[in-house]
Amino acid sequence: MGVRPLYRERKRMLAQTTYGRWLPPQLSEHGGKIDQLIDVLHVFMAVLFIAWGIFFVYCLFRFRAKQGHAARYEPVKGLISKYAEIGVGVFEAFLLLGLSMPVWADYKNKPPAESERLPVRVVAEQFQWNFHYAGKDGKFGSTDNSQITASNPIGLRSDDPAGADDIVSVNEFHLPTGTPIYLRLTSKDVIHSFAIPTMRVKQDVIPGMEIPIWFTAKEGSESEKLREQMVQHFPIEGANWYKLRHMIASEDHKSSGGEVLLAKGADLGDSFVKGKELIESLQKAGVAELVMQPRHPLEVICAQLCGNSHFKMKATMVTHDAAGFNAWIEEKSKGVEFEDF
Ligand SMILES: [Cu+2]
Repeated sequence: MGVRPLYRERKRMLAQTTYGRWLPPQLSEHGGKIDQLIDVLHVFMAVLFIAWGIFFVYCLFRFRAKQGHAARYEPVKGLISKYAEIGVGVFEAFLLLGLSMPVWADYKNKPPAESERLPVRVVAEQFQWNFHYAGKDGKFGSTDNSQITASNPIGLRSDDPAGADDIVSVNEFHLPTGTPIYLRLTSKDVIHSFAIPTMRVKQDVIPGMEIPIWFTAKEGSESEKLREQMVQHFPIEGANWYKLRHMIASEDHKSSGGEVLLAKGADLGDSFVKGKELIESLQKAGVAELVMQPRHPLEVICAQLCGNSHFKMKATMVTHDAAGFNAWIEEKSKGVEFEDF
């Protein structure tokens, strides 16, 4: 059951194409409907809040304690308040039955067909995400917990030929755009929550269970393209390495003499001291602003407080076009090598 959009996605109120003060960019095929629901709810709540707030303040003044006034305790029989209550009730029922449930059912009841989807196993642990791809043969190798080592975090069995070309990627999630991604989530230790804010995906990950979740990244949301769309300008005056440490230069930054001080694609160095020196030398050379873009525009995060290093349980997410993804699979499928620690 589809939901007719209340207004076109292009005219959406709160979402945006870069990170900022509203919702993060929305890059999945199903996410537009979720955002629409969030928008409608927020507008509805704002209207209720303002209207009831005004009424409340009005009542405080209108019915304040005064000489010669006594309170009456019988309920008021006002038609306006009755209809307002009924109206709010009807609208809330509409939100639930007319918008939320169809959006959720549409998303949750129809897993993509097996022939179309890319299956990826996700094994969470404190504090990293392990992504298991079937490789070129399309078959997942079997796993065995007793074979887990530091270099084989999911315990892929070395004696299973199906696993010979499997890919295990730690904290790096590669996927093609335009293809339904079918994730099978599980955890080695505690409850985590697999969350991709830009894909409007969030699902608890529970040890002992395998929970499927699926989404499709929109075509055009390849990391390469996003990076170019997320270019930001920072005045060199007051530029801070710490805030810019996950960004790379979008263009060559040159001195007035034409010498390249910060090349396109380079970052500001791996420490505060190095970054500060570089920023100072750029400033001295007459560079007025830094033109930067994120190194990894997308990420997977853990949305469940899962232990003392929960904050760093992040994976970078790299979206490719179909050819780019196949090339990645090709390169990584060359064989998994295990070292024993
Ligand atoms: Cu976690």
